[in-house]
Amino acid sequence: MQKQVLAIHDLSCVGRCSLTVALPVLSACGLHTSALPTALLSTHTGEFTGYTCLDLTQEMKKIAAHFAALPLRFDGLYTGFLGSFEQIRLVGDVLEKYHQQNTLTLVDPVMADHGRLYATYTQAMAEGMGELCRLADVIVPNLTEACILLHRPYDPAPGWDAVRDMMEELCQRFGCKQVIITGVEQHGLLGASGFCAATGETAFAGGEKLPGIFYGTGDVLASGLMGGLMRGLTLEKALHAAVRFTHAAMEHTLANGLPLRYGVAFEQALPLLMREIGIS
Ligand code: PXL
Repeated sequence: MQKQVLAIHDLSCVGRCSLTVALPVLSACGLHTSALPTALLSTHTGEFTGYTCLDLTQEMKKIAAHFAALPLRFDGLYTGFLGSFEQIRLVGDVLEKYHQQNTLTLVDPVMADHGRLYATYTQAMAEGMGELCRLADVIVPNLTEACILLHRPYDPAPGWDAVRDMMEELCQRFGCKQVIITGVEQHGLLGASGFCAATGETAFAGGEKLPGIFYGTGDVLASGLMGGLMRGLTLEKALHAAVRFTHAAMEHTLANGLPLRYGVAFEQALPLLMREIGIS
């Protein structure tokens, strides 16, 4: 039977990230994907100024109430950027309500990058993100978010032992089965590291560093990872597939010559992701 996923992210109208990435990527992975939008923005909040941002917390309560009246079940739950502090409790309730024995819950604690919280986030929301991580099987913080979750000072270039230590502590502190940290550099390659609490195994996948600041790559990577895990890939295989997919999307973006703030050309890398996860 076709697996079903609920994606809980904002809708940024312009600048590929969050729902405009998660929905097409999960669909390409063959998953029936539903959305619960957390906020409506004219653009993402990185590098654009003058953007609009409507927090959808009140509407989400009504949407969740209607969902509860329908015979819905989800095999995967995937959360990202949130619109308000109050919303975190609501999203936690949705995760708890739809979690079944075999449900995969992936929480991407989207809140910061390059050592700084995003413009719409507060310290209280950052603490709340930790509570949401406690409900996850898999969490996918970037380096900044990992440091915030662990109350550690931001280190932009930790060595492998420090990365491993962070992953282990994240699993212990939040009770997750697996953790991926994105934006990790090893042997001159930029990518992501993974840790499995049950086996203690670690993994790293990376690609050549490309010039520029790319927006939305965390969402591209996490969505590809969710797709691979939902298709039954091991953490290591899903991690490699997601990193290759993200790197290819960045290469297409540079080849297209579009300004980087519009997000990466993941559309052109979807066939690669589908091959990597064994669809075509
Ligand atoms: O890609 C993460 C993200 C999601 N949603 C919004 C953002 C960002 C990062 O800046 O601004 C609105």
